[in-house]
Amino acid sequence: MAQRIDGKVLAARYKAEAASGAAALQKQGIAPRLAVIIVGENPASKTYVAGKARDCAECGILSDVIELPEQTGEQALLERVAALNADDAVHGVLVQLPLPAHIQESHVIHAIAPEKDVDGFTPINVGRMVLGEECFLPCTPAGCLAMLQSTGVPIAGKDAVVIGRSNIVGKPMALLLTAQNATVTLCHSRTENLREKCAAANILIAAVGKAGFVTADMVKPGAIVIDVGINRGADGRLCGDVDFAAASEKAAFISPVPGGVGLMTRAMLMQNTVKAARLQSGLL
Ligand code: L34
Repeated sequence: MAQRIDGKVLAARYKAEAASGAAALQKQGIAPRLAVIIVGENPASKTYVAGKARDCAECGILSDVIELPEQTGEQALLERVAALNADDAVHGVLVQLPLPAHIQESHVIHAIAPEKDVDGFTPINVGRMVLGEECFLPCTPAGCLAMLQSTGVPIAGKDAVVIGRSNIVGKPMALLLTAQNATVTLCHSRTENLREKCAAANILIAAVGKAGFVTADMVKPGAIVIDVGINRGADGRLCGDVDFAAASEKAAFISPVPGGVGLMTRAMLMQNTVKAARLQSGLL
């Protein structure tokens, strides 16, 4: 029976660290502050953004949630981002994705000042990460890595399989695991023999976006399984990409949904925001 990697407990630890960093900054007269822009009425996005604001309050980080209507134009959104870039009181700028179809996400992401890019999504940050330079790590992959490290199992030398090649999760996850000296296979919708590849993995990261995609036969006995999926059933219930009950019979460690990666994503955002405030105050 697998040991559950408790995202709630682990996130609390990372948030406590962010909170003490924020308190240290406040002593020096700096109030760490995050601005989150959300466009439109996507209920899932609203839930995630509310969670981020709650975490900020918990950590002693100021937060502004800027809610813009669905029909907001790309130009107007770019202007809001530029204003936040120019505001010295704001240390982190985050535009919640997805954006409405009439706005090109890359245009908006590219407009965020790299030193305020607490998501780690801008080309400058991504480039720095690829090169192994100091940067803001994207929150979801950084959270997954922290979960892996929490098991105490060494990552170096292990075979890791990442399913999903998105810019937000799969691609950066593969880079982070490579930097930890894992041997990484980055799988996707066109991968041949996916089941066999997964079943050979010591570390399996599922970022597909399909409930029940990872079945027990795809899990190597003793593997570590991290479930990045956040799928909503017709009943509105949240579940991941992994058949949790069946995979738990084979894995050594497994992360749940809810209560897993989502909470770690938010905790890493708190850490990045404190780091941004430190950097902008010339303290790092
Ligand atoms: N710009 N857009 C930007 N940055 C991000 O880092 C995100 N992401 C993803 C979607 N768009 C983004 C998030 O914030 C996914 N995501 C996210 C954040 C938090 C949670 C899930 C996804 C989360 O809090 N999950 C809780 C339950 C939430 C619920 O009840 O619906 C959990 O326990 O998994």
